[in-house]
Amino acid sequence: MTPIMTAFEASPDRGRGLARDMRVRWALEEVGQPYYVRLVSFAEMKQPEHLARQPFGQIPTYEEAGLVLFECGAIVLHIADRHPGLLPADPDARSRAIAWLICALNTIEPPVVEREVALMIERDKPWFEERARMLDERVKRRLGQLSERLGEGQWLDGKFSAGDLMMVEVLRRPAAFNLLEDWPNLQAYVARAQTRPAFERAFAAQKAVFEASQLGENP
Ligand code: GTB
Repeated sequence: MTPIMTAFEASPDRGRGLARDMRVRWALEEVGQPYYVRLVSFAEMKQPEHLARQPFGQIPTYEEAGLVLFECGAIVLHIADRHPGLLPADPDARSRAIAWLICALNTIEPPVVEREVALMIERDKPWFEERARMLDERVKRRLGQLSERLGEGQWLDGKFSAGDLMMVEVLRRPAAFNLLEDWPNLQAYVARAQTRPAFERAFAAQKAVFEASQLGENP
């Protein structure tokens, strides 16, 4: 059965590919698995039909035969587990790649998202400047540590893996706000990943959805 994933009918990122459906699209493109996309509006995401797939009314979700999954990390790991190409065959290397995927979601992404949310909704608070400085420091500390570990490496642990896919996806958000400038190796890492044909196909597909939404052309 061809898997079905969900994505925003009209992404608030306006086609910049920063929403988490990109992670699933990219993983599917890397392993060469064709897929369908069910586009959902914000209203549809909160309806029982979508809540049965994603209890929090969010995208992405993933359906394949009888399996229904949510959480982009679980979906990418599922795809990587069922197809060759995103996880090494060697068991120890496989575990390390999974560790990097979890690190991206658990160690790097939380301070990045917390900073972004604060910038969006706390600007008018009297304590904003002090909090923004603290959040900036937290993000920078993590990026500095990651940069140190990556060093001159092409990827985080040998060959490109699901760990790199997730880490690059997380870093694309600070990269979009020019926050990687202090770490040229992280900038190069993100740029290198974005030249992968699978990334380019995934990016073009989500961008086409946004452009069609502007013309009222999505089904
Ligand atoms: N933990 C879940 C996962 O990893 O799958 C989180 C999923 C999630 O945050 N989904 C977001 C969503 O559905 C879209 S990706 N939000 C709607 C809602 O909660 O009602 C987050 C996102 C949204 C928008 C931008 N952007 O505009 O740049 C970037 C990222």
